[in-house]
Amino acid sequence: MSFRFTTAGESHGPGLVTIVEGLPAGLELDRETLDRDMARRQLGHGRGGRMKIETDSVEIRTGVRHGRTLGSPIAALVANRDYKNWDERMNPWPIEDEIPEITLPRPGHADLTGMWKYNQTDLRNILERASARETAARVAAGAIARAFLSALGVTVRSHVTRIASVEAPERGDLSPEDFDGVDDDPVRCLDPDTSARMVEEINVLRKKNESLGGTFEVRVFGLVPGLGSHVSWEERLDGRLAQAICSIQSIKGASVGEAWDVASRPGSEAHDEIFWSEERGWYRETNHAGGLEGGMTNGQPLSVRAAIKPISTMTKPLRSVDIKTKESDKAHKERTDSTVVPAAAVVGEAMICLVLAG
Ligand code: EPS
Repeated sequence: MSFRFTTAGESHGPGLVTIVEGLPAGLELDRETLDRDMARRQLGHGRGGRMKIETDSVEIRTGVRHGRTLGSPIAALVANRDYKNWDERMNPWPIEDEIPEITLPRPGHADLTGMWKYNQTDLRNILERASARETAARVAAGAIARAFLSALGVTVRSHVTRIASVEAPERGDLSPEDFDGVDDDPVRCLDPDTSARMVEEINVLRKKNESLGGTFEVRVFGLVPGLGSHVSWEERLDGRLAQAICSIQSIKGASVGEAWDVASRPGSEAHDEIFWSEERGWYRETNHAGGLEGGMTNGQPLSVRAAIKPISTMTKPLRSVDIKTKESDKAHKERTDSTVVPAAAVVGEAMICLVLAG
């Protein structure tokens, strides 16, 4: 069985589920390590009230015995603690009370197009699954995939490189140890001065009822050369990574290495020259390519970057149109986060683990 995973679950339903298939038998899994990733996804200055309700943990239901995988499908559950407050509104079965429908689609969300495509009159039937709550299940699956990669000596780390107008200085030279304190930083940024300015930016814009986007980078250390292939479009690892990253809610762009920068440089400054010595074997002195050439890992650290748009649920909603009355009004307003860039970086790690495990 080749590696695959899927998720199921709604934001305010009873819980989220993931099934991970295709890992070898005998792989050691540790409950605390899985839950550490779940907690890391909940961190970050700028999250909303929901994170005070949830303490996410992975409940393994199948495929693991006494801390080791069986080679059978692994099913894991992440409960939605908030469901107790939504029992009526999100009950799987008919209820007696009438629940008011949500009819004001939010610009930037799946609401409007989802309503057309799935022929719905209540936008909750779209937004519940479109919600980034689903990323909790991805991180659960990713933590299982990460255990497999760790056993092979592969380390996957991330850091936030921009929040709104505040950008972190470029770091070419990172090693896995450089990321050691990153989860203790309020925005998961490696540069303390930039971090303080990012926190300030969130505070200022949050007061103005704005939401904030940003960018992050995921780096992977310890990959052997030759993962992926140049022979077919669907085997090129850069394409697979970009698909996985762009599938994360609110992410609008993914790039490998110094992609957007390299586009404006002459070739002599864009590529990583090849060297060989007795002590080091094959090596490069730069890594503009982000560890991928010809759709294959080249033995250098992998670097994947992503851009995430500001959250589309606004505390001061944008203009919209009521889907029932066709009258202009403000978009639907729900409890929301101001920014999720630090958490999105953890989700990015998970998606990359899931691609690399495959
Ligand atoms: C989300 C809206 C907020 C976020 C949620 C994603 O949820 P709520 O509407 O319940 O306050 O907190 O993210 C999570 C619950 C999570 O675990 O990440 C959205 O609309 O995407």
